Amino acid sequence: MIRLWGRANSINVQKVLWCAAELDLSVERIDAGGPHGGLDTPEFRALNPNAKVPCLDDGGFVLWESHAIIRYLARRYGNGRLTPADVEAQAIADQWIDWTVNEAWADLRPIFWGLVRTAQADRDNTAIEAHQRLLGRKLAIVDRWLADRPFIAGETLTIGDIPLGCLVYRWYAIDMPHRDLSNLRRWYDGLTTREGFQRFVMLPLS
Ligand SMILES: N[C@@H](CCC(=O)N[C@@H](CS)C(=O)NCC(=O)O)C(=O)O
Repeated sequence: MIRLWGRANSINVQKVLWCAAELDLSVERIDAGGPHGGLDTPEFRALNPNAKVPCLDDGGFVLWESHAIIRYLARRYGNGRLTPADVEAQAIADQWIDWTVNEAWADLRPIFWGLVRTAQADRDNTAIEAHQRLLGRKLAIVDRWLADRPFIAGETLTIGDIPLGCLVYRWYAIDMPHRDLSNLRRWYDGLTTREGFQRFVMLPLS
């Protein structure tokens, strides 16, 4: 049995749940983190000493870090789905996973916290606007990349699309100006037709 600790509104938990849905895996999710608490207990710290979600237990094999988890699920259960066979395409999928976390999330995180989780009176609008500009420029890089391919690593959905898809959902869902990026939009619109994306990622922001 696959068990996953994590609250449904966490972007990192959503990546894992969407990945599992693409692989037709059944996952028992246990609410943890945020208002549910439960992370700072000896039992949970024995699973994940970082006291963070998501945390996976697959028949006794415990794993944390959302991107390690999606790579593991795809390799173990994918049978060719979500991980490209070609080593270069795999590297491209990995490249965009790392880019999403290290580059794009560095700008979306302060925008998300500022506009979704901070009261209007307490917002640092100058910083938020600076990150909006930076993120717009970074997403224009993805837009150019997607001009030549339907998905991030080629012809089919791979794990390379998953963290970025979750991030781009939030970008569009936040009420703010968005650059007109037609290739990104075409790719994103395709994601919104997928059942796992609708069910686990396209949730109200909170
Ligand atoms: N790099 C980690 C980040 C994990 C993380 O920061 N998780 C957040 C939720 S997105 C968390 O556990 N926050 C504490 C809480 O929810 O109470 C990953 O990708 O899994």
